[in-house]
Amino acid sequence: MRTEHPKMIKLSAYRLPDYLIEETHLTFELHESYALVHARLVMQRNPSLDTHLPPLVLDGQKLELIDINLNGERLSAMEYTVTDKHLTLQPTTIEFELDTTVRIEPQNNTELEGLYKSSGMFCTQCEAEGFRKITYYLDRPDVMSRFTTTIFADKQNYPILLSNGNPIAQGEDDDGRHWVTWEDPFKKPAYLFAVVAGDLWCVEDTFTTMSGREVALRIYVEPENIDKCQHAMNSLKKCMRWDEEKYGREYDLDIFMVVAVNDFNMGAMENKGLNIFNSSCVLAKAETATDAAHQRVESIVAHEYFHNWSGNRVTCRDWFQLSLKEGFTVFRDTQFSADMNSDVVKRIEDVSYLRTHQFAEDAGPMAHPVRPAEYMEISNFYTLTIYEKGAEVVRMLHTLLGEAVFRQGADLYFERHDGQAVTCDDFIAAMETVSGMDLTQFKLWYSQAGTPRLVITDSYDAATQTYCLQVKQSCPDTPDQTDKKPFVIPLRMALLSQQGQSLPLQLQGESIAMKGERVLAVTEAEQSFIFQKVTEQPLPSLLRSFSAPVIMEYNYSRDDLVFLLQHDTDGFNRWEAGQQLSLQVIEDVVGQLYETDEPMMDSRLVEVFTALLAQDDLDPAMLAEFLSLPSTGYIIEQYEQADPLAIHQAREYVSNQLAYALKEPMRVRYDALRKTSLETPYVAQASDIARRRLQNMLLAYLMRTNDLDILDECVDQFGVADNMTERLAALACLVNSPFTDEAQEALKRFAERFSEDPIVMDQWFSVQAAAVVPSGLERVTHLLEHPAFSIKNPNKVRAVIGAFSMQNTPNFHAEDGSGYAFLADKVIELDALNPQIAARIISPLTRWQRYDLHHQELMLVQLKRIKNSGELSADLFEVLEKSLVA
Ligand code: B3K
Ligand code: ZN
Repeated sequence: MRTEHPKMIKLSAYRLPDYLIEETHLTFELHESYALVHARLVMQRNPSLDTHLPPLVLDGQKLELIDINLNGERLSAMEYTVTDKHLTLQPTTIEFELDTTVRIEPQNNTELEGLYKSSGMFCTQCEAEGFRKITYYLDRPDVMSRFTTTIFADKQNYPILLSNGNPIAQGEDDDGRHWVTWEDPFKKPAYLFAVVAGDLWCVEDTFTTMSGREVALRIYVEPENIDKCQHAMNSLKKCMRWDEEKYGREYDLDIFMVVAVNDFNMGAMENKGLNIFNSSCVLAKAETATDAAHQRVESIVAHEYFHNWSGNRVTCRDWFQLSLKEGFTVFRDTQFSADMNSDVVKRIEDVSYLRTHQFAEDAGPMAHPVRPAEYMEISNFYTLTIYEKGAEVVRMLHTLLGEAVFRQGADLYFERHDGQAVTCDDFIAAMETVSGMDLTQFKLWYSQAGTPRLVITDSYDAATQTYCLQVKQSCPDTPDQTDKKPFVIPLRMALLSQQGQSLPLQLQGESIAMKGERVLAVTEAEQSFIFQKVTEQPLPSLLRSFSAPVIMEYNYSRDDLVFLLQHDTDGFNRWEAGQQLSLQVIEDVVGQLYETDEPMMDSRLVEVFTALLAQDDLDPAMLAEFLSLPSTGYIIEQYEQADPLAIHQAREYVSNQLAYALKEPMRVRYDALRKTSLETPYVAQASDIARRRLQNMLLAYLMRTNDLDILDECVDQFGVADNMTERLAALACLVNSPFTDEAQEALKRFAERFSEDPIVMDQWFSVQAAAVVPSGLERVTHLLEHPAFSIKNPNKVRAVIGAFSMQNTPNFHAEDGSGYAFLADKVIELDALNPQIAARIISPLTRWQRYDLHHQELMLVQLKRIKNSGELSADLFEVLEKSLVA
């Protein structure tokens, strides 16, 4: 809690640190009602600066200073000052040693940053600025130090004591307490520090690196979860090998540890040698975790592991450079997931997510560049823009440079900057060196916020056989940024003949034609590309595989879209054509719903879906993607001022029409897939995942017809499935259906069976919170009373409050504003406990400008109410300040 407004921190104000910390020696004495942290810091004046000695200002928050010594001499109260944020003192020598002892209360730490307790164990979260809640320190990523850590704790309750690096000593005291000392040979910033103490079991394996070193792999969990670690362990071994093969990166310590904790603000954290995971992102087995959860575990294990190079060995100079490690690491983990599964499906999933959520962020009051110029609270900047758009920026570089040159650039970057804290410019500079390209204009992707628009028109001249693509780019104003300069936009494209074949591509001035597809570099505000020797009027396939994070407009007719959905040679663009067609059909219905209850739906959607279902050789993974309509969230983003209720109703209407019209072929297909599932033991591999996804999607359509026979089928799938993917999908169908008795019975059975497993119960909560049936708010309020719910647990908050406000369009956006008032109440309650979660969970309200005036007004009332509710955290203050300015 604060009394003054938090200040803006600016990138332009970056200065080198005045002092450096060569060595950090920590001792933790862990007790039930307090912990003592002793820190011995071997420090020096930064040798890159002059020799005068300015005051030393250490960061520290919520610490009680017990003792302080400089070069072995205790300091008197006159010799230092302590505020709620800093400890300041005057060094007298260029090199010196500072010893402090502080007292903290991990058991009362509900912010889940710093040292805290989760289900009885001690654990830490230091990124970005949590280390200052553990001890006084220069808590900034460009201060890198060698750490040794000794942990003392009761042996019975905390038999396992972990920190970064290797254990070098251990012992027992007479009073039932024991200790372990860990040493990390690599210099690191404090944000990568970690400590864990608890009663944990571990699954162990080994990995032999490409140079022949054996690494011990350990996944630590609470004893009841020991049977849910194998998938994470397999994923870990796969991604370690992949990083060697794809990027030449080898693991560097003798031990790699993962610890699962139940109370965690985000997915996981890449602490050096000791990754700490939200248990929902590491535990997975067939009976308790869905296919999506298995894939999430695989990708997050890989993401955190990949940080060992992109983040830990080469880290960020300051937090404005966050995307340097996050954008690059997300790019790496998407490449890995694409290699392990299906690249087209992975691309479709990532693009759907980006366009629904990151584009919304870019169009809203929190819009910021991939490298922000300023922030109040860095925790608010772990955003879709830093992560997902940052990954798209790296992906565009990969597209422009090509696989081989990009790899050389990555090698050079790691080699040049190993052990350093660097900037996004350093990353680009390595790519410039290897490619010989000038990437100055490309770097606008780091400094300009907002989603660029590409408007493409074309013309064909049969007489001269020339085809011209005219491309115009623009980027809307965003908070504090107007008059954007043109970006470098890689436009992957092909020209299709009337038979769907790719035509040769020969630009004017070129002597030979390229086959297949090519990447055009759009660099001007307006630019034309003239193709010669084009023998027939082509249909362009544009922005293939979504080669840039832009909104593209090209005026396809609906028949063109039908053609592309069936014939485009780029899998992503086939899907995209189907999405655009569905979107137009839904938008028609939105318009008609204001006039009539019985809108007319364009029959082409039914016709093309019928044809796709009849196509036996179509990959089930692709068919499932083709049959999914754009999400309500994505459709809302297509409107200047959206009416969320009409959009929801229209999407429901179109889904129902499709279900009735395609009932027969869907039923035949569903029965066949279900039969295979019954006969096949569960494996979380791409082909089986695709089968279950299609099966569940068909079931969801079929349940819309309210057929009792299908209801039986659904209840059966719920009851007999040997895996959570089929069981949960059936449960969701029941809960969203009018068959309330069956739904209640299924919910009851599910809760009885899984009451002891908090992660499974999260799914039980969120299926109900997201159910788009009447009385949603009542149901959600009731869920908050359930004994398994706790507002202190971020997973539960996301499962109930998050699912309701992000997924339950008709209830959250209720005309009377009750959904918004509910969210506001919870934001206020959460801010006092966990500001990071409060500042995140509020985000649906911050998007008020996207909605019609009635909804805007209702949202603003709640935003203002939160603002006036009393003292706010810096996190929430910043979000409100920006949301209410707009
Ligand atoms: N680097 C962490 C995120 C830390 C968030 C702190 N508020 C996880 C990740 O991106 O891998
Ligand atoms: Zn990351």
